Amino acid sequence: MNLTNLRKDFPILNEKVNNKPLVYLDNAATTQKPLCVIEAMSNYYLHLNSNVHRGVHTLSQQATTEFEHVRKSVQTFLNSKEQEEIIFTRGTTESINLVASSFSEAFIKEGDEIIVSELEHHSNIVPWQIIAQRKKAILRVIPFNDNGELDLNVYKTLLNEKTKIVSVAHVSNALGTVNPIKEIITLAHNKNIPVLIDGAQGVPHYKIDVQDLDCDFYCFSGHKLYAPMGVGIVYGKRKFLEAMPPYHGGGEMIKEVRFSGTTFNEIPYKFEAGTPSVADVLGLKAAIDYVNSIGFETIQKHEDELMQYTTKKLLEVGDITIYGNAKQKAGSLSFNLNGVHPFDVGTLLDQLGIAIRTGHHCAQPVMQHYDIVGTARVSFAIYTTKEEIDYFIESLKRVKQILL
Ligand code: C6P
Repeated sequence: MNLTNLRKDFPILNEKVNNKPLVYLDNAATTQKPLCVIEAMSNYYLHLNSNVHRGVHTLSQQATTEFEHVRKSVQTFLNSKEQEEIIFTRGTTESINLVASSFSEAFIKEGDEIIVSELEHHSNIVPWQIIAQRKKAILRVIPFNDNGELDLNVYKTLLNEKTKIVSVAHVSNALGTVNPIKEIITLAHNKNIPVLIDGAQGVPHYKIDVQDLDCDFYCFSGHKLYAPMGVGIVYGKRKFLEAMPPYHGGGEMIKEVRFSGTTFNEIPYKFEAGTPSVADVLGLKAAIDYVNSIGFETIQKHEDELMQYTTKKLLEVGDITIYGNAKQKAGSLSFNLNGVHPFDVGTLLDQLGIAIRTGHHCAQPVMQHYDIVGTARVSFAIYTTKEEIDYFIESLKRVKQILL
């Protein structure tokens, strides 16, 4: 992979921040967008803008065709059996809320159990807590060890005839842990329990094959995959989506509306009430094409090297604690300079042009596990270079001199 050429696809990487060249290491929060994605969106507004579905005029039909092409493209990207199993949302958060709300209406009753894990993002905890409260169901939690790996022995003991769904992250945003999702899914399926995978941090780094994984739901956000903000995906198996009631009511999701009663559209439209974010959806297709043109083997190799390189260099700085030492990690590396608040580290690095994320990363239970207020987190993308990591490490040494 020629990084110099590839970086030219991302104009924002030439920006200066605080009079220093931008070093963007906050990719787990959102990735930068290549020109082809920006152009796909502006092309829509320049030449194609009109509302999709039910339009007889040419622009609307063209926009609808392009929009539905993206569904096909996501189907191929995830290797789902049918394109009707692909639902457009605004992002992972909305995707998980959609499943939690709708699945629970169909399948969860008082006394039932829902399993999540201790390392989830709040988006994969709070929707289930709300459902548990609403349905008088019980939330069970798979713990993780100090390396940041889920305890599968405890998980096995949690699975029982009352368990109605398991919902876990593919990759932890706070620790970088890659969970053994295939094993987690198989163990649940042995007891006929469906599994939702929060793929927000999985999709940018791994080729996803939902048929091979056999997961029942897979959710992700476009904006962590070089696509625009405002578009996300729920993949769901047809048998569940058909049995689940609509999430939002409104236009598009209906067959007929009468005051005596309304009938609902087929999947996926049953779950897509209202005008979708068409430009963002078209941007998602451009991002998928872009990522495919690089290839996941190349992406993974590059990011694995960065993870190992950064981990080694960070430890050499001294007075550093790394949180999460799982055997398999991807994307994110969390650490603290011992005795220093992560905000101070982040603020000083920002003065040197380096963007990292600090805080609890919307994963407060992870912070509670380690009894810390938060971490500093660097996260990688396809355009991250070793030179950027070297600059980050040198800058961190300066920060250490100032603060310790
Ligand atoms: N994590 C991070 O900096 P949304 O905001 O809907 O696109 O994604 C929510 C979400 C769900 N699950 C996981 C594992 C995630 O990492 C995220 C988003 C960002 O880590 C923002 S807090």
